[in-house]
Amino acid sequence: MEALRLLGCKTQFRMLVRKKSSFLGAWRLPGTFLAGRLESPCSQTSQQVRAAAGSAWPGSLPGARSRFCLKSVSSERFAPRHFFSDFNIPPSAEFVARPVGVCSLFKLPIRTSAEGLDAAFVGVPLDTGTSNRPGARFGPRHIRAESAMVRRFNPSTGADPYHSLMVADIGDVNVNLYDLKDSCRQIREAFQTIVAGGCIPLTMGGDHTITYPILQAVAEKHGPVGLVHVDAHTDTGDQALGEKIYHGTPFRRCMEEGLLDCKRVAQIGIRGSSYTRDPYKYCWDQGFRVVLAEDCWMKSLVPLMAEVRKQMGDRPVYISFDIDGIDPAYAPGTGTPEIAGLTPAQALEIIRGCQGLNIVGCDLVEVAPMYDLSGNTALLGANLLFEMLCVLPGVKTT
Ligand SMILES: [Mn+2]
Repeated sequence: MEALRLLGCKTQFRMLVRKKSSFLGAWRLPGTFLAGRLESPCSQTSQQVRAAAGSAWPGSLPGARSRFCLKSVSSERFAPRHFFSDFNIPPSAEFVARPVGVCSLFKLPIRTSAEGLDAAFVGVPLDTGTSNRPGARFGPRHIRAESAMVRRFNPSTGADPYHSLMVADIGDVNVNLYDLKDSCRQIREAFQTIVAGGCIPLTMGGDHTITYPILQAVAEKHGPVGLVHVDAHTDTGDQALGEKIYHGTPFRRCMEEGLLDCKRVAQIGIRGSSYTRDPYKYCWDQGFRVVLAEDCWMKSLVPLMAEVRKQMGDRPVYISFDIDGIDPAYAPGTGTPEIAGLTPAQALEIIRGCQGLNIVGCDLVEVAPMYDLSGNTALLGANLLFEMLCVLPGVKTT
């Protein structure tokens, strides 16, 4: 009843936990279901109130009830050891309906910068580098929408990412849909800012062009990186239609600029027809490990990943995952599909096999949602991003 008095309105409580001067709960206001932490305004400065409102869960209405602020998404957690976490914890669908809230990845809080974050999800809605079907500009939005199904813990690996790292969705990089090179500049500058403070970017593409400017920023911070690259294509073409920058060339451009530690590059799931007899020669000449799809068929990739971990060592590694590495039966929503690809289970083996590596960034690219009306490609993309989050350095496993 004390809480009802504090709220000062007709309120139905689903749950209420009291500790010191804070109340943790989920409650209903007219027309809007909110979840968060209530704090007495007298214990906060106006600056703290503003800061708390800025970190409010995207489904809430920061400042809508001015006597109290809604802080973080930390709510309705029953397990006592999770109470009053200062981390950003996505709400549980046990208390907040999945379709409720402004759409963000995994229903995380939306932030406007990477400041103070250990890892940040960021969208790059660019598809003007595609050679066949466009549509990956809509990848980030659909991945966010489907990500409402992804929960907090990873019982398969024991990973507990949200109580280990401060994570948020920092929205999308603005791009110039009428000038690909200018888009690359915008992406590079945005990622320079993201990585400057040590935040690890987890990027939703966008077509694979975006990995080139991202790696420019990442390598500027960390030096040449090792690369775990899952894809149907090597993306090491030199040019097409006279253009050096599109989604078939990012890793050749990266090589030319010394952004990759070429002995620590593994390309997995490569397949498809070719315009030349020896399509992998460039990669082999650079010292890349090229793992063809047919060498993965009907196999566990756990032994392969043990070798890849040895190849990567303890120096910085970037994971670039093109959804077309997966077979189009599972991931038809992409622009340049190739038959006979990897399975989702193999994708999990690859990403989980990266646990323990010094990962400094990840991306999941080429989801073009309109070619998959089921939404399964975007759902798969969202789950792969969660798996990437789960293997970042510093994530505790239980
Ligand atoms: Mn690609």
